[in-house]
Parts: sequence; structure tokens; C-alpha cells
Amino acid sequence: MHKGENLSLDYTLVNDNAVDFAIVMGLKSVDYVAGVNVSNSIPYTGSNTFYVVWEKSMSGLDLADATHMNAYLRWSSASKDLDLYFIYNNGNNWNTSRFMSKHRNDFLGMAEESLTGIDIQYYLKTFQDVGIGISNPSDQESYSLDLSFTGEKSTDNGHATPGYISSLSAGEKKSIQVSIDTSALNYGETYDYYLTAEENGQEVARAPIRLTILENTQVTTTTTTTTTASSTTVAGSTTTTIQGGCTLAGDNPPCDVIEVSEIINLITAWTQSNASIADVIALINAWTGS
Ligand SMILES: [Ca+2]
Repeated sequence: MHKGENLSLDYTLVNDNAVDFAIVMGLKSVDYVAGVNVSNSIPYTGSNTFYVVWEKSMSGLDLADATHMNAYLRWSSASKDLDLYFIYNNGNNWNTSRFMSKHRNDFLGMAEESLTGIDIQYYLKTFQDVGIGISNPSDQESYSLDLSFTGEKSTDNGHATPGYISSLSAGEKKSIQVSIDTSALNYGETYDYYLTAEENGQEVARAPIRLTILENTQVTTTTTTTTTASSTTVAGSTTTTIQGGCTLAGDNPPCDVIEVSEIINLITAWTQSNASIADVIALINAWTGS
């Protein structure tokens, strides 16, 4: 598929419970809202204790439209075992959340920890402040912390058909077609969307869609299906179009010849939530020949 053509995906909406009425099908895009880099040094903190290195309330960032947060920490020496925490303040103390990235970096040989998909909206509504903590069980170390924030909104680049289903009986299935116009999308970038089904303003099902526009004008898509605990689920059927190009994300022709600039471009895309950390690591591994 070439840039500018319509991407078409077929889904089946299945009602595995009682009759549902007035279902609104929507296509939402995940967009970059804000980002910041914090470069500093972290002293000895002891293990399993952290220093607060970033606080939302002190940052000046407008995160009203942000739904998710990603954090990527790098430091100088992989012999040091820094850990990364997404933390919240309940008015009295900073507490660790379920989002923490703790690896034995001295074993792994990789001086990085990362967190993706933090549902920051919940924490912002529930607690006084949110932040990032770093632990460092050895002596002072310099680090670079990239934070990026994404939000979801209805996209102008595509739609779901039908957009409205007046009723869906128990066991009834409905074909849903998603159409995305790629003409406004950029070469080499990855875009995330969600097909959503809402009933009375409450989301009852969603399915993620990831779309990458390759530099040589081919488009690949990968879709996976998630279901919610509610009565309506989206059963996935996917259309995947792969027409050549390099198989490794971030690698551009000539394939399998990894340039440092390609790694930098992919890391930049990652900080803007347009690439995954797994893709970055895979590209770096290909570059180092491991
Ligand atoms: Ca670690």
C-alpha cells in the first residue's frame, strides 16, 4: 500500500451478552501531547530508595489532554544498576506505584530502564502530584531522562463504518470496517489508533491499531485485539499488507546496514511515542551485531 491510499481493516463486533442499544463506533488516534528531557546526576540513594528527579507540579507542563506517559532513563555506565519509578504524592509522601522498571543492569550490560503506557490521567485525578524517582545504589552517576505524554482524540484521518448501531441483540455479530487515509501521514513514522465502541458514553470495547508508513512508500499494519469485561467485544480480523522494505523497524534501505543516524531517528520517534522501546533495542542490537 502506498502513502495516500486508504487502509482498510475489517472487524467483527460481537455481543456476547444482553441486547445493547445506541452503540457509537469511533476511531481515535494516539497523539503526542508534551515531552521533556531531564539531564542531571544522581547521588548514592541506597537500594530500593529513590530520589525524586521530576515532579509534575514543578514542571509547568500542561497535561490536561494527556492520557498516557512514557519514561526512558539512560545513564553512563552499565556496571551501575539504576532503577526507575513512576511515583505519586498523596499529600504526605512520595509513594511508588505499580509502574517501576528494575533490572540488574550490571548483568544485562544495558544502562537503561523504561516505562511505557502509564495511565497518568488516573493518577492526576486521584493524587496531589505525580513524579519520577530514580534509585542509585552506587556512587554518583550522570543520567538522561526522556519523558513523553500522549493523548487520545477522534482522528480526522479515518473513521469506522457504521459509526452508529441502533441495537445489537444477544449473540449478534456486526461487521465493522475501519478506513484510514494515509495521505496526511509522514514517511517512516508509526501511528497508533484505537477502534472503540461506546454505549451511553461508556467505552465497552476497544481494539488497537498500529500503522507504520515505510520510507519506500509501503505500509504495514499490525493489529491485536483486546476485549473488555463488558457485554460487547470486538473480535479481530486483521488485514496486513507487507510489500517488502526492511523488516527491522527504523532500518531503511539498504536493509540490514544500520546507520547511527537511523538509531537516533528511531530514538527520537520513541520519545514522541511513535516507536516502541523494543524496536529501539532491536535496532541497536542489529547495529552492534548481537
Ligand atoms: Ca536497574
